[in-house]
This record gives sequence, C-alpha cells and structure tokens, in this order.
Amino acid sequence: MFDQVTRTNEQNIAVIEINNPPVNALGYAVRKGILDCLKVAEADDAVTAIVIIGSGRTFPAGADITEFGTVMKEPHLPEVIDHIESCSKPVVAALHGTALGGGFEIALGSHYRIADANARVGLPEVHLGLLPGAGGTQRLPRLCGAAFALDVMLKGTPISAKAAKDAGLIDRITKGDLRRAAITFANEVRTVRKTCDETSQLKDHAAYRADLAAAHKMITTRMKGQIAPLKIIACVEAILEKPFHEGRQLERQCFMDCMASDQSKGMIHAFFAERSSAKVPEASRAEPRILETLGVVGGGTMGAGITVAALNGGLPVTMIERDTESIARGRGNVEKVYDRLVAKGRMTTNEKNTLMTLYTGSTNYNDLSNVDMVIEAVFERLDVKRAVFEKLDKVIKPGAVLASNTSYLNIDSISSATKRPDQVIGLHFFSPANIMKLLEIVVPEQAADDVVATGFSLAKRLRKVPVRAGNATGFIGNRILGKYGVCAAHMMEDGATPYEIDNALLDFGYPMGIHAMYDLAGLDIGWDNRKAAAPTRDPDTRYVTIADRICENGWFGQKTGRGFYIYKDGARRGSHDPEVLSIIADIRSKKGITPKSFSATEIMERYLAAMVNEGCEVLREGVALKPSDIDVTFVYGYGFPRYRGGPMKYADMYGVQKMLTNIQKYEKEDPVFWKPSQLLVDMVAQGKEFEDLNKG
Ligand code: 3H9
Repeated sequence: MFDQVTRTNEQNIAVIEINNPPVNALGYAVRKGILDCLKVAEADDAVTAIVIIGSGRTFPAGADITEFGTVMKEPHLPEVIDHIESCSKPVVAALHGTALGGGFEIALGSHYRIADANARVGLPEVHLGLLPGAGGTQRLPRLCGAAFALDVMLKGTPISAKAAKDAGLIDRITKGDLRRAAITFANEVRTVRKTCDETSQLKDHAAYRADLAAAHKMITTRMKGQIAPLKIIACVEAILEKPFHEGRQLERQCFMDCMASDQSKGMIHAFFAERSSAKVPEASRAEPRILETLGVVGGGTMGAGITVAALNGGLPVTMIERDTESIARGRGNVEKVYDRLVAKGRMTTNEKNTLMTLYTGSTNYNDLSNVDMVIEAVFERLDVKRAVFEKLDKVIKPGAVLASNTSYLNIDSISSATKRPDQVIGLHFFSPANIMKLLEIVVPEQAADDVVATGFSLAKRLRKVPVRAGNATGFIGNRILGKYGVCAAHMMEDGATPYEIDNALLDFGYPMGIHAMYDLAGLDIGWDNRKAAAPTRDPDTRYVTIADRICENGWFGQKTGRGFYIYKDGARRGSHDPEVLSIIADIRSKKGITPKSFSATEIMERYLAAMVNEGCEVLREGVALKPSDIDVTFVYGYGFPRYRGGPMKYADMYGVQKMLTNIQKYEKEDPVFWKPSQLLVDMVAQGKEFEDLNKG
C-alpha cells in the first residue's frame, strides 16, 4: 500500500528498508509499513532472521515531529516496537547516519544492533520538551545502567557508534557496506534476545539510586523549570519499582503530559523556526559564492572570537591588525580561547596546533588580496569602520564579499566608503563569537543575492543559526532589546529594584537577568550610546537616569567590580548593592515618584509586552521577515528560554488579545512608550496570531 517501507528476502534474511527522505521520520506510513513487513517476514517460513535498515542518509531520526499535535493514526510507535521485540525471529537493526529518538528506540527494541562506524545514536526528545516515548526510558537503562542512560536522555546529545558500543548499546561496528554486514550478522544470530528482559544493569540498587540523585541535582541547576527532565528521571526510577509493562505505562503517560505542555509546543516551534530562518529569498534566487578563505580585520574580543569560529569550521583566516603589537595581541586572544579548552581537557595541544596552522596574522592589508570574504570587527564607530572599508576596497579581489560585524550601525553608511556597496553585508556576531549560536545577517537594499547567500553559507560552515535582518538601527535583536531595556528602567524608577526584575527573569527561565547582563557587557557602552543620542532624543519620551548615575561613579559593571551589582574580589556573580538602591531612591524622590511594588508576574507581563510590541514594529517595517525569526534571534542571542519558544510564540500561547489588552492598559500611563503596534492591533482584529504570519 505504501512505498516508504519495502521488504526483500535476501535468501533466508528479510530486509525491511525504510525510505522516507530526508531523515526517514517515523510517520504513519512508515510505522504501518514496518509492522506489515514484519508480520509477513515472521510468517514466511523461508525467513530465519530480519534486518531493519534505513535507505538514504540515515536510519530513522525519530518520530515525525510534524504529526505531533494532530490525531496520530495507529499503529503507534510503541506498539510497532513491541511487535519487533516479541518477534519470534531475531531482528537486527542496522544503523547509519543519525539514529535518533524513535529511530533509536526501534534499535533498542530489536534483538541485535549493528552500526556503521560513522553512525550517531541518541535520544534527543528532551530538546523538544519530550521524553523518549516508545520504550526508550525503560530499555536504555536496562542495557547500559542509569548513569549513562540518564546522560543520554537528559543531555539529548547524540553519541558516536563507538561510545554506544562501549556502553553495551551496539553489538557490532562495521565499515563499508552496512546492508551486507547486517545480513551476515543476521545469519550468525540464532536466538531472540529481548531488551525488556535485561536486568544485569539493575542489580545494584544503591548505585542506581545514587545516579538518579546526581541527575536530579544536575537538572535543578542546569534545567530548572523544565518538565521533561523530571519525567525522564521518574521513568528511570520506576524501573526499580515496577515491572517493564508498568514502567511503559508510566512512560506513555509522561510522554502525553509533556506533549500537551506549552514547553513542548515552544521547543518544537523553536526546532522548526531555526530551520526556517535559513530559508531566505536571496538564497533561493542565487548560489553562494566560493568561500574557502576568510580575512578578519581586528583582533580584539570579537575579531578573535570570529576567527576561532572560522578556524573551527576549517576556514583559513588572515587576521589584520594595525601594528605588530596589536597583531601579537590578536593572535594571543585566539590562542587564549584554545588554551582554556586545552586546560579543561576539551582539546589536545596537537589539535590546537593543527587549527593554528590555519591562522595567519598580518599588519598589511595587501595580504587580504586573495581572500573570498573579509569580516571587519573593529571598534564600533562609523568613522573607524569607514576607514577600514576604504582600505579594503583598494586591495580586495573582485567578487570577494565584504562584511561588517556591527551591532547597530547602518550598513549603507559603511558600504558607501567603497565602490562596491552591492558586495557588502552586515554580519552581527554575538559575544563570545565562538560560542554564541546566533548570527544576524544584515541585508542592505543594494546587496547582491549571491552575497547574501554567501553570508548564509558562512553561517552553516560556522555552525551558527542565521537570521536575516533588515538594515535598521539595532537590526532585530538590539532594536527590541533597546525597547524592553527601557521598560525595565521605567519599572525600576517606578518601584521595582534591579534585583527584583532580574529574579523575575530568572524565574521565567532566563539564565541571567538584564541588569546582570548589562554588568557583564559593560555599562559604558550603553552610556556612550545614550550620550550620543541625547541631542536627537524626543523630549516627549520618558528618560530614566539610573544607569547614567551609576556610570558617573565609574561603575561600569563586572570589569570595574561594580555596576548594578557589586563583584567582590573579582567574583563573577554579583551581590546586591545598597548604594545602587540609594541612587534609585534619590532619583525617584527628585522626580516625585512614590514607589509602588511590582509582582514577578507584572514585571514579566510588562517586559514581554514591550518586547512583543516592538517585535511587531520590527515585522511591520520588514526588518524581520517573520515572527519565528524574532523567536530564533531571542532564543539564540539573548537567552530567551527555548522551552518558551521565543517571544512571539510565547505571545501566541499567552494570547495575543490578552497581550494587546495589557499594552492598552499601560498606554494610559505612558501613551508614547506604550503605543500599541498597528500590526498587533490589526492581527487581533482579524483573529490572527503570529503563527498565521509565519505560515503566510
Ligand atoms: C521522537 O522520536 C518521539 C519518540 O520518542 C516517541 C514517539 C511515540 N520529523 O535538521 P535538518 C526535517 S521525537 C520531521 O535540516 P541535518 C527538518 O525539519 C523526535 N521532520 O538536517 C528538515 O526539513 P526541511 C526525536 C524532521 O542534516 C529536514 O528534515 N528526534 C525530523 O542538519 C532536514 O533536517 C529528533 O529530535 C523529524 N523527526 O540534521 C531529531 N527531523 O528541509 C530531530 C528532521 O523542510 N532532527 N526533520 O527544513 C535532527 O536533530 C536533525 O534534523 C538531524 C539531521 C540530526 C536528524
């Protein structure tokens, strides 16, 4: 009936092959196909054993996520896997590519597992706000013990075939023709071997419980607020107390609970949003240019971070600095990143040295004459950047792409320093650039399609999540940050302390509060910007001077040991500063403001309303192409909890009508700051939500 699954008999071995590109996801047709083929093979007297294999690039990479949230047709995956496990003939799963989630659960339910040496296996459901729901929580610990199983399920990171074999999850590793090797293996095995009967890893209950306790401790700090990790631990714990079938029932219930949660909806949204952010019109119209060498101008924190990201992606980099001392510092900054990794045991000195062979330092712009792309990462001042671009224009070969790593400046005012403005784009990396996933690709009007496409291919090479942004002040992220940052300042002046605001953000799921973040980035940056903007500031807007007053004391955050917080003896975690509270109290009293109290809920409602309202403006002006691009920006660049999907997805789940009502309520206090975006007003009037705009 379906051609996603085929069965062929190779003499006495039935080979069930799954063919559902791109990742052989286990949708209805695949589930039904496997079950039907299995039944036929089992009934076929000529067949002695069965191989399950994927065609194309991978063994199934999991359940079909696009089916989630719909009524899923039977057979369900757990049922299919139970049939595999209870099959009277040995079943061998032959793994290649990425055998993930439900795919790996098929393998765990099979009697034997053979894997290609390059295969990776894992249970990444936790990244979708889920847990393995097809027996994974019950079978994996039976095979490899609680500690390893919890690590695999809580981190969700795929592991190599070798690591899986060492843990007892794979029986044999092979190189070359997997199908042939699997058939040979199937001919060797004589009996069925059910994972659900395995108990050898469960004998030492005290050690098992200690592993559970350690996992619990880990998630309360690192995965605070998330539902799925807690449920994973509960299911693994159940193995000690319940027989297999009861553990399965618990797992099923937990899976359904997670599936119904907003956390899972948020994470599944984030999964698709980060894939769709790379699909931009320019990249569909043009092929990227060749990108084999990179130039980076500037060896400071950003330049060095970008260089490390490029070297890690295998791109040779020529770094330019103005003099020998600066280029030595630039090289030192790059080496420092690697030295830290070596010190932590995450990289060997050999690996570092190999990567450093891709690095060239120079003080001569002519050394960039052959590179395919140059990223400028110098001081964030227009005159400085223009001077660099003028020099680059003289030496760069025709066809090379020029990019500025600016976080605010207008790309046109930089590219006009060259005779090739159509070859110039913005590439806004986030600090530390070798770690942060987000890359805003800023597209000025004149940029050629293939130049933009090259920016996206660079992102892929550097393993970044790219988002296309229009060329407007602050692009997507910093523009919206500017707005909700002001909202936080208003709340502070009206009665909330910076610590109450930060705590509300931490409770919401942010890794760090906004004031701690300002301290980390350096308060002087914002102060300089505000001073520069002062002459053109609209006199009707409310201006809060708290941050300025803090800066006037020379308190610029962590680097000066003091900002919104005090950092005693170089501590990285700040403590509350009574003097900051006095400054705030003084400002309030001079303005005649009677402080009121803000609950954590109100703080978050206002903060998110400011974020979403400005997000609407960014969409209305075309700076972001779709709401999900804003979500990706905030999840990957600004610490918005991924399990909440991003601000626009959060607004959909919170209710866009309710959010507009909040904004209209705040508008009565401050009609300038809280003017509702027309886009939001229209959307609510039409009964739409942001997801409709994503689809549109
Ligand atoms: C699960 O299994 C639950 C069970 O425990 C219990 C069930 C009862 N479904 O990422 P790529 C699409 S939960 C549908 O660009 P790569 C993806 O959207 C699942 N579609 O490629 C994209 O589409 P498009 C547990 C999927 O090479 C295309 O495939 N499994 C699925 O960079 C290519 O993807 C996971 O969480 C899917 N499961 O990476 C694994 N997976 O071209 C999720 C991918 O239209 N997947 N697509 O944009 C991944 O981690 C990566 O896709 C993978 C390939 C590593 C496989």
